[in-house]
Amino acid sequence: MNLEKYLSITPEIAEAIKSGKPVVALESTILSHGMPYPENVEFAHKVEEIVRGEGAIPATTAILNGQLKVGLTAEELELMCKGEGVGKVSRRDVATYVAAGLPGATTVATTMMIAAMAGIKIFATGGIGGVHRGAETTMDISADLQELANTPVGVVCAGAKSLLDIGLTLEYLETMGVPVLGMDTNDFPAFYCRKSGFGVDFNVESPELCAKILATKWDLGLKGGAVIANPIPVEWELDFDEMEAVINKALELAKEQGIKGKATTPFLLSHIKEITKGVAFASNKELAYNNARMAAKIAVEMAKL
Ligand code: PSU
Ligand code: MN
Repeated sequence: MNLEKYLSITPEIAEAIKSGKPVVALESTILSHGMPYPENVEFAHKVEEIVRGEGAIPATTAILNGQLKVGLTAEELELMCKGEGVGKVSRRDVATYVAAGLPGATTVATTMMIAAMAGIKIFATGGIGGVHRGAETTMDISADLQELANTPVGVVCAGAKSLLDIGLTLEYLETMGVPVLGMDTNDFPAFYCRKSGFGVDFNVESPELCAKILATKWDLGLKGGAVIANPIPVEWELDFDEMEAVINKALELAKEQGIKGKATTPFLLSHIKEITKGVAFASNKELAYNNARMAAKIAVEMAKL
């Protein structure tokens, strides 16, 4: 292995990791493939500020110039937000993008992978990928789930969008031994909605207990990460049935147009955005801010252990 050749961590983040200070990883697919430019630039900066406001250091990841980047400059964030020619990089694409020197946005799977390489234990995102509806014939299961099974990073998210089969996603996580922890909730959230109709494995109630569970998992030598499900704040929650109709419409369009593979999730996200004319986008940003805040609190607790 020759990781040093490819892993590029900013001095601030490198120092924080070395001295055991709280650090929170952030992904870039949410920027390049999940949100419109230039609104995503403001989002990218604000989410980092929120992490700092809680006393942790933000580490947005990306693949640029043949390097796995941990921490981006304002120019690099701008490039990811513009998204021109920026690919969506999951685990299978990593070596290709690095070797070819192509710009790549990191998914949940890739961000977890790079975070673990750097020694970062907590990561905040919007929603995780999962088992797609109809996966029994398409076999479309996000690589995010395998990464959660294997890579030791706690992922703070607002659950998963119901464009996925949430029940099957939770079954898969159970089989793979991934804890699904509710952050002060018994319900597994469905991104825009605080409830999905499914439960979590355990309601952790506090960032402190969450940090303790993660530390214990890794002390015990158990591999893999955890899903830390943090529901959208009540004031930003959207109506479940209305969102269900929107998602069904987007799924229909994808079917009509024969969308497959890695294009599926970005296609669905962009159509949800179009159909809801920005209402969902405001909620999307707020839930991500809420996750960044919670991830930073958990990272601060982890640093005390
Ligand atoms: N779900 C969302 N928003 C997102 C994504 C998923 O609600 O931005 C992104 C994340 O980066 C996630 C990726 O890791 O899509 C999953 O893609 P796929 O389903 O192709 O694995
Ligand atoms: Mn997929």
